[in-house]
Amino acid sequence: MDTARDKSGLPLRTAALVGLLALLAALAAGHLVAAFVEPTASPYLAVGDSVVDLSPSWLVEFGKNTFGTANKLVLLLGIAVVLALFALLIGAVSRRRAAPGTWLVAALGAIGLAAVATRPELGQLAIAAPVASLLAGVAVFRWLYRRAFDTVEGFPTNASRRRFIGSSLGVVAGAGVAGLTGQAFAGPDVEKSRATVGPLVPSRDAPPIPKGADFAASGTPTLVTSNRDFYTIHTALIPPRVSAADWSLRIHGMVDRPLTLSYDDLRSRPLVERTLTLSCVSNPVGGPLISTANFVGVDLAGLLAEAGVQDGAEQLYSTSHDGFTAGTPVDVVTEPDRRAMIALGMNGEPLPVSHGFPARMIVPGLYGFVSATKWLVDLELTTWDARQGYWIPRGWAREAPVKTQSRIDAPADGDVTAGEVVVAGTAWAPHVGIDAVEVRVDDGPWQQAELATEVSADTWRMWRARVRVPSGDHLLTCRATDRTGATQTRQRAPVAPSGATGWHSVTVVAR
Ligand SMILES: Nc1nc2c(c(=O)[nH]1)N[C@H]1C(S)=C(S)[C@@H](COP(=O)(O)O)O[C@H]1N2
Ligand SMILES: [Mo]
Repeated sequence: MDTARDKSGLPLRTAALVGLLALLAALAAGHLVAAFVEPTASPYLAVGDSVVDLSPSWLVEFGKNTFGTANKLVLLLGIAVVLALFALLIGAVSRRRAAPGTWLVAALGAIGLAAVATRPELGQLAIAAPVASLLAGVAVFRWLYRRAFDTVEGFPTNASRRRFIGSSLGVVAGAGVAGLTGQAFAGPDVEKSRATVGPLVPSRDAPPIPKGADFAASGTPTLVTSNRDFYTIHTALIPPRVSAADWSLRIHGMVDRPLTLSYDDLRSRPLVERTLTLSCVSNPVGGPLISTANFVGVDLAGLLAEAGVQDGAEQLYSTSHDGFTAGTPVDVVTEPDRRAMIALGMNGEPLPVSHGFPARMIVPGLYGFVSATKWLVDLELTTWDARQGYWIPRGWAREAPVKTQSRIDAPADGDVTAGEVVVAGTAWAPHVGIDAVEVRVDDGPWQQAELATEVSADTWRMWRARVRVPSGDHLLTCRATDRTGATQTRQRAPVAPSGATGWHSVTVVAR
């Protein structure tokens, strides 16, 4: 009799494998059930979302700066690594008995449960997903553990080994089918919804982009950014899927006539088309988090006038389908010439899902985190004391106009040919306008750049200049002056709490 093996119980790797497969089954079961109640209630995603929300802002910033837009993938992979380590721990404590591992699996289930239960955007039904995870995890763990133990207990036979291997493969296959089924049914088919809303025709097109509005040939971006190149920022790990047919927008709070509007209600209003630049407060000096598009939608000031904003309303508090919120000053959105809008379309198509389909807010001149709510479902007129937008308790500013900035797009850091060099870039002071850009080599005199034709004060402005660069290492620097006459400060400020300041430079090696 193989008593030695009996005493030491399961080999660590077998016990860990049982733990890993139980976790896999738990995640798949949760994912499947979530698909039918609330897709983002999938415990894996809910835990990920909660990690994002609970992380200190320095950590979130570090993630964004280090991994850029891949930060979400890194987070989900990070959670996977933690789960794998947990499986190892489950294995280590369960070599003789199933009970300790069962408790650990249940404890992980409880974490999923807590994450889903505390997510503000999830309804009560959502709890069904982590409950399914917990039950599936515990059940699979105990069942597979029994099978595994059969292979070392008493007279281990080839038959018991085969049965354990077969059961393990069965769990993998079952989890795969459940996970994929969940994925297939997770929410409405939004691409189909986008494809069937039909053209969004403005009553008046945006004025055509004038000739010479960019210096793309010299290395600046094009004036209008393609949807594919438009920067993307959101806290949700996967963009919520909201179909136009199921969507509605509620306008309420301090208004005389609360409104609830369907997608068709909105799109059958007179639509405006506006070329607007949107930028992110997290954009470092010289960074890429700024883009421009032709947005089609409804004038927000007009819509609010219809609802009748009451005296004392200070904040337009917007809520996304995914629970993100932003507070925008009422006096800014209601300015007649602010051109704030609820956008339905972007560059000739319905909003892409990652940019907020079916509808989002855009307020020229304000950073996105206080104004550009995507997957918009609710607008409440309220006071500053009553509500706080998502980023405010996380240490970001409540009032956040975009700071005047400029960026060198060409040349990039690195080699240039000594002599005359064309320096080209972008400047922006949305809703204010750019009046001048200057460039200098090292600490030399500032030289006026040529400005591209302005589309409007609400869009970025391209510029270029010819400067002499002698051989050797040199620093090229730019600075912009906006229409109030203010020139960008050299003083460096970090992105938090209200946007970076400082001059952008590139280092060139002229040969
Ligand atoms: N629902 C939702 N809307 C959101 C955000 C978000 O995290 N969730 N981020 C805001 C921020 S910080 C910015 S800069 C803009 C970015 O919009 P874009 O992804 O279309 O460029 O969306 C805003 N709207
Ligand atoms: Mo942002």
